[in-house]
Amino acid sequence: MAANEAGIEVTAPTTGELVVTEQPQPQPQPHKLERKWTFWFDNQSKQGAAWGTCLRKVYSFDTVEEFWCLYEQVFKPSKLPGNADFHLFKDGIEPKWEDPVCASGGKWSVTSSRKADLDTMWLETLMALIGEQFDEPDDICGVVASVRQRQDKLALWTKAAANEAAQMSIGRKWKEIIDVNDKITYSFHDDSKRERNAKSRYNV
Ligand code: MGP
Repeated sequence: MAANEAGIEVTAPTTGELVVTEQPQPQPQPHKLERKWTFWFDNQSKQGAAWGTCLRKVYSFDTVEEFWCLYEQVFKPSKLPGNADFHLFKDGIEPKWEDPVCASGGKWSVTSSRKADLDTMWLETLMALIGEQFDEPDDICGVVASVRQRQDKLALWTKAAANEAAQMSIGRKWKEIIDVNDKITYSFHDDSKRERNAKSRYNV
């Protein structure tokens, strides 16, 4: 008995008769990620609407193939209208200060004056997150790309703002990933809740 490349099995029983059966082809298995992630979208252009009114969970995924499909079709910041945000967060964590996992956290921020740079930094960050490239994966919440009239920006949200060593390590690694040489700053959500332009706590 032998199967050829097309999966056709040829059997030659003792009767001399040839029996040809078609075998099902094995389907390629999707590449599973370490964990599940969720894309979110927020459109903040509605005049007078409270923050988060339009924040929506869009799609959760846990394979490399789904990620590329979603990224190519939808989640490129250069496709965003003004005053809108894309988020990629660990599944189960909402991209809000109010989420219990984010509540004691903060964010590293970087600005970008060119759409192409924002797309590139966003993609590099997404791949680093889903590929679990940070040394403190448990401290990561997710990343936000924001398109604004003045300047676009990216923010990497983490859990334990008070853990300076962890934040500095994440900040250094993120700068390498997005290939940024300028200083980037870390602010605590608790400070941002109190005042809009709160002073940053760490920089790297
Ligand atoms: P921001 O978007 O984090 O600051 O918050 P930024 O980047 O200075 O401003 P932007 O206009 O360029 O987006 C701006 C404001 O949105 C805050 O001062 C809050 O009033 C509100 N806000 C932002 N976030 C992330 C939250 C949140 O998680 N929860 C709540 N309740 N309000 C938020």
